[in-house]
Amino acid sequence: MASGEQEDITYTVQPGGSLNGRVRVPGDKSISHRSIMLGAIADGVTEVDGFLTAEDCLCTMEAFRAMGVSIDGPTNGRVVIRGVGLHGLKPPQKPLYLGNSGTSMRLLSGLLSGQAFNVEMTGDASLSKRPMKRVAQPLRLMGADIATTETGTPPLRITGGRQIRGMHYKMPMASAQVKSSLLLAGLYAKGKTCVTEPAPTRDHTERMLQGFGYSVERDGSTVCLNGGGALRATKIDVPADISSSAFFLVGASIAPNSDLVLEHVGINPTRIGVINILRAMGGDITIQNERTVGGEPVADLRVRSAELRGIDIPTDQVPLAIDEFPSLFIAAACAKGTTVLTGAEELRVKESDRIQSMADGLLKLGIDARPTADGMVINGGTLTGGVVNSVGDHRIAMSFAMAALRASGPITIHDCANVNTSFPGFVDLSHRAGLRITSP
Ligand code: SPQ
Repeated sequence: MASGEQEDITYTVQPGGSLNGRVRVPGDKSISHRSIMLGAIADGVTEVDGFLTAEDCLCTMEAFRAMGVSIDGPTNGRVVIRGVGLHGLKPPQKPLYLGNSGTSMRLLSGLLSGQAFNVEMTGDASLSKRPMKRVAQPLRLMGADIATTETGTPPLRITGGRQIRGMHYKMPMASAQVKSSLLLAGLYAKGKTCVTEPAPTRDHTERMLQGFGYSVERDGSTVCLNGGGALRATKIDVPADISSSAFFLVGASIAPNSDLVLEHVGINPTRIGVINILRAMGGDITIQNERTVGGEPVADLRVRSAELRGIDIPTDQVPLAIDEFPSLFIAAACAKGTTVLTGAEELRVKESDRIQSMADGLLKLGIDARPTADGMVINGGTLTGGVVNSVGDHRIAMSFAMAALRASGPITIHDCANVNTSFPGFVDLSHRAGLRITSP
């Protein structure tokens, strides 16, 4: 979208049904963003297959085009990036509009802190409320000149021409975006940049940098790189997104008579919390045909219906499943007993406050869901039909769509346009698998 304006797209999902067959969900969003960023500043031509043609990743792509990078595609998931090298980006003619995408804005903050030119970054209504101090503060410690609004939100204004210095930063929260932002700034820094994380977060940036021939060292929870090297263009095969697969893992688990295979899913150990948590709840998920594709582990996931039970979600799984809690809350609503989530305050600063958005919708569907400061307590019960609002959050919309598989009446979900930020084709694909979903 060229502006933050979205038309209201409504989903209507009839109750019941099951999910069956084989499906391949679109490419991984985190890896797709990074393929454009690293491809753009590499030397040579990077070829990407399986790229996620969704609004968030297209924002990243347009940002680099605006900085003089020639990019072909996406055509059937294929993208060709003519890298300009670490110092070849050109000043954009106008502010970079990054839509709904926190990943674009936070990672670009780091990457652009070391450029010779000034740049401004803006976003839609949701992104304009998200916290940016978490990247701005440590980037300033590295010597960047970066301004936010008084409340620490976008727009961000970076004044170029600063010498970035390496540093060792201990992150106060588990965030792959903060870690990646600092590592990308570190490429331009004098000396060594190290980031220590309080818990493991997705490591796609580190893996991909190595794929581009850039040396990254990991020692326990600390990851380091030296500035001043060069990236060599490479080929990238983007696996299907485990975060998009999560809706189907939950849907097939809660819907009787389901037996579904999700093909070619990225199962990076820093992303598989949803599988671990569903299994702990009694979920029946089998990992088949494990292989490594372009430095990332990939597999087919077979999921069958199961009687789920409520659990206390282990806190070490929280960062590994951070984007999957909206759908896991639906699993908890269908489980026998109580599910308790703690240590997930980060959910409150996503595309929406995902604790509140999900609690509001679950209550409307007859589920006893009590939000807490850092999580939720959900007593499993019977989902009724009803009308809920996704508040413009893609993952809330898709999670409530799956809830209909176990609801006693139809579920109507308003404000679903942003599903296109991460999962274009969701309605068709889920309908093909057996969800009784329509969207005018
Ligand atoms: O890009 P955005 O909007 O931040 O997307 C989300 C999502 O649900 O799609 C978060 F709302 O995913 C983030 C994720 O939560 C993507 C991401 C990444 O690619 O590095 C890391 C996570 O964010 P964080 O804040 O934990 O670093």
